[in-house]
Amino acid sequence: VSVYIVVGSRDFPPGFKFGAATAAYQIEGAWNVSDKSPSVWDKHIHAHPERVIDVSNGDIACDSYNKWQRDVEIARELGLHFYRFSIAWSRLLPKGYANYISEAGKKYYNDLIDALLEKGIEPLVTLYHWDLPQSLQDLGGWTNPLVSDWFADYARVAFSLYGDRVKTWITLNEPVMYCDIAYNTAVLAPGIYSPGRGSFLCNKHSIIAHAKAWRIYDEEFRPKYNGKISLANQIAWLEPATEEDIEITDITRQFLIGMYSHPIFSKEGGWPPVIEKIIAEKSKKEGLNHSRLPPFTQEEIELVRGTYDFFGFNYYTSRTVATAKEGDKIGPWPYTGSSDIGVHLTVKPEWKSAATKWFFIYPEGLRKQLSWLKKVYGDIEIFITENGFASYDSGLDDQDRIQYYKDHLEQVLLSIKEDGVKVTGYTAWTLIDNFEWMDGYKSKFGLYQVDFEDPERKRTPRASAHYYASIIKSHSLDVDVNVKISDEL
Ligand code: PNW
Repeated sequence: VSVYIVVGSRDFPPGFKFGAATAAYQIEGAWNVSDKSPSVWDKHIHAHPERVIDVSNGDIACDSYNKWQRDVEIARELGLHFYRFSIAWSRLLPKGYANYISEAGKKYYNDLIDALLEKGIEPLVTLYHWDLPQSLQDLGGWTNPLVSDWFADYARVAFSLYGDRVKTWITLNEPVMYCDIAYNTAVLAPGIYSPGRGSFLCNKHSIIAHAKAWRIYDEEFRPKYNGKISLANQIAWLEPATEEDIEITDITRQFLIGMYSHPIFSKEGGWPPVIEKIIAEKSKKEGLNHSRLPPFTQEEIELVRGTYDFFGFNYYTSRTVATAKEGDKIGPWPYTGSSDIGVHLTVKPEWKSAATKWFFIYPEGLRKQLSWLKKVYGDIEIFITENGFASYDSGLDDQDRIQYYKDHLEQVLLSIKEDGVKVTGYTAWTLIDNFEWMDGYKSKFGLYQVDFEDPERKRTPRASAHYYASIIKSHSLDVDVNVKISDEL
């Protein structure tokens, strides 16, 4: 008699890693302690407090600069394999340049990394999560081509200081946000409106900066430390609104995804040809002698092509795509469409909205996007560097967040098992409630609640923290969704 036991259909592959993420400006506070200099976010929000929904800022945030030991404890309580956090450039290098390293900044990240490793948690470090030193912004920031060298120098400092212990690096987080969205709306720092100009310069120089940092790691550090490095791209799944919109959807994908991926991940490198052509033609019609999209030289194309060890993918939401018609209502922020490609982005009525104005829930979009990445860039390793749920409810019994994680992790499993996509890790956004950019402290993403009225910034696990911890522990989705809330994990 043979007994067949069906096990493991909802198991994650052995070696699959689970973690959670944060970013420096959103949690650290201590914006001006010791020799730290202001970043573009310090400056932007101090100058325009009214632009943040609850007129708040990141001056104190979760006070993780002082309370980081509790954060490490939380990562341990959750059983995380890794904790993804970012280094504040202006904390480590207050002058922006590599010839002056802050002792306090250096120590802060050193202690954090050591404490994580002591608890068996891998540090996964983002070098740039939107907080450029303001002094570099004063020289044009990401629109100045020299920024790629400033960034590369900064990256080398971080690799030298921490590379012996940090084995996974993210150069840039979501350049689409701080380039395309920032310069097309002026809402995000640095608050400059320069659509189709600043956005493209920022895009190009970010790609080059990433590539230079990757090559420095590859040549100077990989031989002794043997780690991995890539960037994290945020991608909203884009679905054609009707059969007629398939072509415009492909163009839009090249505009919102390809502009940050094609130069690095495609075989031929460089800008997506379709976008290069569109912008060149438009620029000509506008009476310009040069395309508004700065070209890559052949040398730059070669510098950038192939500078990845995996694809870092942040996923939250989806959009539908249609050719823009006169009278279209503007779609939800931030993908309001670009006049450069004449497209209208909106959502399906059945995609439920979450707290913040841009958030519409479509778990299948995650699986579809993973397949698209495999189809377009090949059978590469994909690491989900962010995924998580926004609520306005700050309570502990967050069943809606549990549902979000369950539905999205199900899609990850399907992608791995049915579609054969090489997804090797998953990162929950976010460890603890924090400063959610223009949404201030109003929308909550945390597995742990933070009491922002409390000077101690007390952190308390939500139901979703218990749920996520049980998934990690069992390495499977076969866990009870009916979790009890308690103060302790
Ligand atoms: C990301 N969208 O931003 C950032 O990496 C985090 O810093 C941020 O807190 C988190 O996701 C939640 O917002 C996003 O419009 C901003 O689709 C906007 C979108 C997605 C992610």
